[in-house]
Amino acid sequence: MHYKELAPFPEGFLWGASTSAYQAEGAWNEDGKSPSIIDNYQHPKEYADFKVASDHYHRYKEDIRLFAEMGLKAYRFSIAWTRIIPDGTGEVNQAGIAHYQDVIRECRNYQIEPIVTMYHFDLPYCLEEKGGWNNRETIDAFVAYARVLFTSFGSQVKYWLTINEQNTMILHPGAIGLPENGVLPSKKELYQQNHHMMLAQAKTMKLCHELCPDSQIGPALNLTAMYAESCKPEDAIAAHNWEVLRCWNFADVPVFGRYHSLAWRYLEDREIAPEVYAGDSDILAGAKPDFIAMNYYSTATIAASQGNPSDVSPRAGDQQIMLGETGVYRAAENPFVSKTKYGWVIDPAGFRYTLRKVYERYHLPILITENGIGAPDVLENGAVHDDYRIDFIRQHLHAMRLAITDGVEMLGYCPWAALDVVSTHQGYEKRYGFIYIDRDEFELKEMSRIKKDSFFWYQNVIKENGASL
Ligand code: BGP
Repeated sequence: MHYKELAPFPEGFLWGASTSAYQAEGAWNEDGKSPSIIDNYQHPKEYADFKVASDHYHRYKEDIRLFAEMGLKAYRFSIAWTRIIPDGTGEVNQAGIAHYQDVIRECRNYQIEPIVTMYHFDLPYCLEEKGGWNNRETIDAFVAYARVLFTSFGSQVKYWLTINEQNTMILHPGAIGLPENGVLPSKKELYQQNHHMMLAQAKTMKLCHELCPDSQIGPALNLTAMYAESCKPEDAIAAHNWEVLRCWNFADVPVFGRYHSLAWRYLEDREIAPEVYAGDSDILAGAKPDFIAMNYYSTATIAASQGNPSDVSPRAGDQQIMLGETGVYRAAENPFVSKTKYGWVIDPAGFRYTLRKVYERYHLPILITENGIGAPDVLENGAVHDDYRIDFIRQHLHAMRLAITDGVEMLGYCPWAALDVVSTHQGYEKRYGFIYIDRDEFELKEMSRIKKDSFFWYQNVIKENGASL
């Protein structure tokens, strides 16, 4: 739809940027922190591990000062459960509380709104040894951890995110990491884990509303609209299959308090439906998020299943992500979009399309908690000319402005990433930040902070509240 005039970005729009604890902090075993599952995953030898990462744990003051200089109104980061309750349950580590209190205070000193993810892939390893999310007791452990966060930081944190990309953890566990024994959980186990996470999330949202009435809370999912490869009706049905199984089934449960009917039929038919206790439905129905947080990188294009194993194939440029499922859908190419060096589709119009779909489905304000382009940035004479990142973000912000004009209610935009961090599964040279960290894949160097061209560009966007986008 074309408009005579575009709507402006709303007053108070949260112009921000994101990181996560394990990718930014380092200090993996300091001040009482216990190992998380990420620390114990098999690590590909060709990539940096997460032990030092971007040393944000020690340099957060310098980093937040730079965020303030960039003009950020919000900083989305995650708290490491393993710093707060190293044994997973029980005793609280005061050094962990003090650290995040300082981080939050530092943000507030610069009028930067802290947006806190409670759990970003890094389950305490000691809980994993007891079955992790397969174990129903992990639900209570999570809620107890959430209670510590709400009582310690609740008065200072207005925006809480429960679980980052639960759909990625369930659908593509290998993209996050391989357990020591190299064996990923079965689909049956994964959907049981999913059910337990849904219950933990519902209880946590309810607790947040009880303990922190001035705060808001929501899930942070990776959401994307799907295109059918052709106008063949079977392609459209396959695209719908995957959109439901990948996106709506994960967002419907927190918002509507029930599973998506098509997704549930799929789970029953494949005999992978979770065991549901009496009372679970009431727990799911008893809580609702205040907003939807959403990570958006790419769209996908889908063709009808051919009903055989050739439906499954690795994503181009990324052998760790398998796409397609026999009898459900098949990944197809989209000739109308470009791709990043790592094979991720670049689709700003698809961003607008996805925002429209999410808003018309849930009618909740949307907070973008990730969006960005991974690239092997080059430091030349003290500068990083990342014009491709400026282009990427400009196009996505323009698409978002169109979505706002379409009537979509947007809370803010926190692209990935505030500074360079270790990629989840592709090392340090795949960079996303506005701030370059001078380290290599294996050589740590001084780790000095260098403002990229995109830093200055984003600073200006924020200053003019997106007026020229
Ligand atoms: C999301 C994760 C982030 C981040 C991002 C980029 O799925 O929530 O933690 O890693 O993807 O992905 P990658 O680092 O694999 O390029």
